[in-house]
Amino acid sequence: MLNGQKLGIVLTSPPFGLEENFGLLDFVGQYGTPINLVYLAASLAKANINTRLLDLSYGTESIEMLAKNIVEMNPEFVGVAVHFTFLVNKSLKLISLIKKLEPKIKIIVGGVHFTAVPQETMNECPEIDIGILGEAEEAIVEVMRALKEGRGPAGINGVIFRKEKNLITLGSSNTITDVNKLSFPIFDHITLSPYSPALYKEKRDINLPIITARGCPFACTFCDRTVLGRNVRFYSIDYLSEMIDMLFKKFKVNCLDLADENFCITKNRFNEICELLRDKFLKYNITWSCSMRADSVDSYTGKALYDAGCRSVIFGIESGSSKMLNVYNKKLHLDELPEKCRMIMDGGISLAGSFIIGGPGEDKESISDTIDLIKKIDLDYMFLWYFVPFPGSPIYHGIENKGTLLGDYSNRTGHHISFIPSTLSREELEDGYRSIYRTFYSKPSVIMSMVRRHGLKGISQICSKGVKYLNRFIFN
Ligand code: B12
Ligand code: SF4
Repeated sequence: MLNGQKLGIVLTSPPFGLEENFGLLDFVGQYGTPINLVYLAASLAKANINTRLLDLSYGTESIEMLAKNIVEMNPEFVGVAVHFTFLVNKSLKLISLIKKLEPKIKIIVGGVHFTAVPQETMNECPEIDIGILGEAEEAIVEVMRALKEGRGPAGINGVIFRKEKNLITLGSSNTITDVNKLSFPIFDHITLSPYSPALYKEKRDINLPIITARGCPFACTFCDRTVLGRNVRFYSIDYLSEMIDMLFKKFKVNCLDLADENFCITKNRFNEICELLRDKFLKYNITWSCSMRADSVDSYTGKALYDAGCRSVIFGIESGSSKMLNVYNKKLHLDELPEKCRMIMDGGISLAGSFIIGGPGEDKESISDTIDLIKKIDLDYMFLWYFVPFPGSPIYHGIENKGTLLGDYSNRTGHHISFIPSTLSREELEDGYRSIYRTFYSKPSVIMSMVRRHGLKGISQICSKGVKYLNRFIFN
């Protein structure tokens, strides 16, 4: 019950330990603010639906206990995110437990993983009443209204449900064409403190994610585009200005995580956002971080970003091998990369590079190309992900013919091996992973940058937390 009324819906996502996601890197891992759920909560609140967002990801309670707590809140509906592939088994277990405790509760699901494989998920979990495909802000309100009024979901786009023993899908996956008509995300329901910024980002008191656009026009083969798609939809500058103003006044936010998949999609747009953040919000001491493609950088980018309050940038570089960049359809000119990195770092911004190892066709030579690149370019931080075959990514189809898939969905994190390409043995893949990390984090320029940013005390704290990593990954 909430405010004395029966609760309409609880939106939730299952708990996980940091080691389940980050493996041996759990000492630098952190929980992420549930962007998916804060947008859904906003749209439900706008429709006057009594909503509670219960993000359980960082909780330490058992799934059984949480199911019990949710049922005790007495909601009519529970919306469970079947979003991140590595958490799917847990989401489905939570659903079964809730339904067992209170069969009358209607279960609605949605999210990236669900949208990629809806039939498979519905078949695996008969307790799901209805699934929503794609961006669900509008559909979830329609679904709740229809079911409350005892109507079926007829006429609602992008839903999947059961009729007798069959699965019925209506229309196509949902896309919000005009994102400006959406309400601002609601952060009020969540305790902000468990979500701390990643190590490579500036540490400030109140850190919140925002997105300035949905969609990315590129088509990298490892990247799941099932929900947000390739058609870019920009929030207007007025919308963003009002939203950041609200976040500042309500939460005293002083650090924004621009969580766009690819921040600099056009130069005009880049300039408009930098101007907004510089002219309106720098005086509130708001700094921010973003991810962008290296090829969108020019000699003015670093300064423009810094002057607007940006303090960290991440480039998706993926590999130092042109062969692997082709496999990933990552249109990146490796010869320009050293200069692009300098253009950002010369502006005073901390730069992280994200790499993937172990995609189809990866071999000793391509790993050695990545090591050579890492020696050549300047970065402050580097992350390396084991290649993950996500069900919604283009590379997924036929992946079983290009190597060996390991385990079930729970190891599709990027920090555990879930695929071994037929061109490498497991030992070679693990050796390559260790060598790339070792090469990067033993570079004198990187050690100096870490000392500058974290101080010797900070570094010794990070290292002491990461003893098992150092032992098993670096020295082993
Ligand atoms: C911002 C972002 C983050 C942020 C915020 C996380 C969050 N909760 O969304 C951070 C940095 C924390 C993050 C972390 C991770 N991320 Co991330 N992230 C993104 C990114 C770039 C943009 C998301 C975004 O803008 N969302 C905007 C909202 C509006 O869209 P949405 O999140 O999809 O939610 C809509 C629908 O999916 C649906 N929906 C979602 N949940 C639910 C629940 C219900 C009940 C219903 C009905 C509908 C519904 O409705 C929502 C509203 O429209 C996406 C890229 C992408 N293409 O999606 C990757 C993406 C979602 N992330 C991905 C991954 C793998 C991760 C990590 C697991 C990586 C890792 N190993 O650490 C972590 C784990 C997160 C965690 N819980 O700690 C993958 C997921 C692929 C998969 N199948 O698992 C994506 C798709 C990127 C990719 N590689 O392809 N991520
Ligand atoms: S990896 Fe980045 S650039 Fe490539 S499609 Fe995904 S979001 Fe776009």
